[in-house]
Amino acid sequence: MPATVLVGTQWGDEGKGKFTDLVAKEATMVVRYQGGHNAGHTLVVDGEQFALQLLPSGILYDHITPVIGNGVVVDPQVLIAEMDAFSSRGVDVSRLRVSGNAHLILPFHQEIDRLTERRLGRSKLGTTKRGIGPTYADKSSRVGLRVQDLLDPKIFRTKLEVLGKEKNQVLAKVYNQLPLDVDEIADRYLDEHLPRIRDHIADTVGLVHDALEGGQHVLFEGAQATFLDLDHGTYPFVTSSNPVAGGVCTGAGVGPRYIDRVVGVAKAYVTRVGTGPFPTELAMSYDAVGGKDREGVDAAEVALGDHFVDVGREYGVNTGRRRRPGWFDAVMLRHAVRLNSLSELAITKLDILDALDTVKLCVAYEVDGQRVTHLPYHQTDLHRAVPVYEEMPGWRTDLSEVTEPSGLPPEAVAYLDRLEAEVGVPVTLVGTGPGRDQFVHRR
Ligand code: 2SA
Ligand code: GDP
Ligand code: MG
Repeated sequence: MPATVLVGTQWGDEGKGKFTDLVAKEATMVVRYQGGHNAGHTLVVDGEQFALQLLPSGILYDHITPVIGNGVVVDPQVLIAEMDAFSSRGVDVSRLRVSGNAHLILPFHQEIDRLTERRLGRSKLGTTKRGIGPTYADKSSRVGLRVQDLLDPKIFRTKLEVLGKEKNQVLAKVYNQLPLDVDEIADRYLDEHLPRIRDHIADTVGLVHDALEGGQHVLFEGAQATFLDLDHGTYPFVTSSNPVAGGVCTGAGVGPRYIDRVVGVAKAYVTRVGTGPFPTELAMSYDAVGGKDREGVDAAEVALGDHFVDVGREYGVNTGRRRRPGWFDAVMLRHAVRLNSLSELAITKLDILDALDTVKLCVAYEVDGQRVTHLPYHQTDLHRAVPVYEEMPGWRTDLSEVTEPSGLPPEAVAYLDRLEAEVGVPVTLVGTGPGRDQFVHRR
């Protein structure tokens, strides 16, 4: 039986939640393997919207065991609030399992994330300020606290005291801030949070392997995306985990031989939230973090940038930040195919191009007058890269009701065929609206 990975291929918010939900129908387990509540996945079920942060997207199905793997960083307060919010909407969250090896986000981490961004000023990364980076940093430094530490209060308090001392010194000396109360934090985590999550803590590696060895279909759900990957993304404008498909191996404890299907999710255009290079970025009439200066920019480009944001509703699920828009970039996608060994591609939000007279596809970059078709190895070149576009006729047809390949207008088919040829993997699924049933199974 297959193990499938579903991974974002751009800078996040491709619509992974929707297609995870779709693939989850055939699975019995959905596993998050990295990230934390910096993720925001939106599902629209029968017109009702669900926004997920830490909970795996499979949570809405009764037949799924949702798992938070060891590679995830967990803020228990957020987890409990999310579980309560879903319970109050009639979703059964009792099956949720959380790895004892997952690292805990502590109040220090969030505070340091926020203060670091403030200190960096104009050079800030544009993080979600959830404490993700500082928690992974402590994990790597081997001073972090894990979910399983909660089960041994003595150890938890001892470790927290050591870490707290160091963090309070950083807060005082680097940021001129008052210390956080370590005892109060320990009491909160042990007395308030632990009783709420104790029954969910599990040996998730064992659970995943029992499922795989039992012939069940396990789906590994990526958060953020390929170009936000700590190793392969546009460093330092990245998150602190490994969203690429290989991250499943360490983040869930599964060897590569189990994974036989890797679905990449890409939007029919691109968005990015936060700072960092973005070759196909379009100007907007809004001021976005790291956005292009709109002075002297063609009005048609600004109108297009605004179109993607307004019609595509491109705002952060958690932070509400406006996302930066741009044309589809096949150069990036070709690299994402390699990094993740993608077997197929799901294209979302094709409907957002419905009203356009022409649609564009970036097929190469020009760097210092040279045409390049692979992602430049040196990031300075990525900053300077000028996109080479192919322009194609738009379809000017409402796709929101289209659910069969035969219902796609010829211009939309031509666009998808061209995209597929550029990227080199089949486009199997196409999103035509936010709803659970608004998609076309193309191949
Ligand atoms: P962090 O907080 O340390 O992970 O931030 C580092 C970079 O990673 C980006 N990042 C994201 N980009 C897109 N979507 C994300 N999730 C939320 C969503 C974001 C939101 O689905 O909308 O609500 O704003 C996400 N999470 C992290 C981040 O922008 C930094 O560039
Ligand atoms: P994720 O982080 O990759 O799961 O994506 P987000 O949930 O952050 O952002 C994707 C947004 O696009 C959500 O609001 C989805 O409801 C919406 N969406 C997903 N697929 C489609 C689609 O095919 N068409 C339209 N119009 N919206 C979509
Ligand atoms: Mg998102």
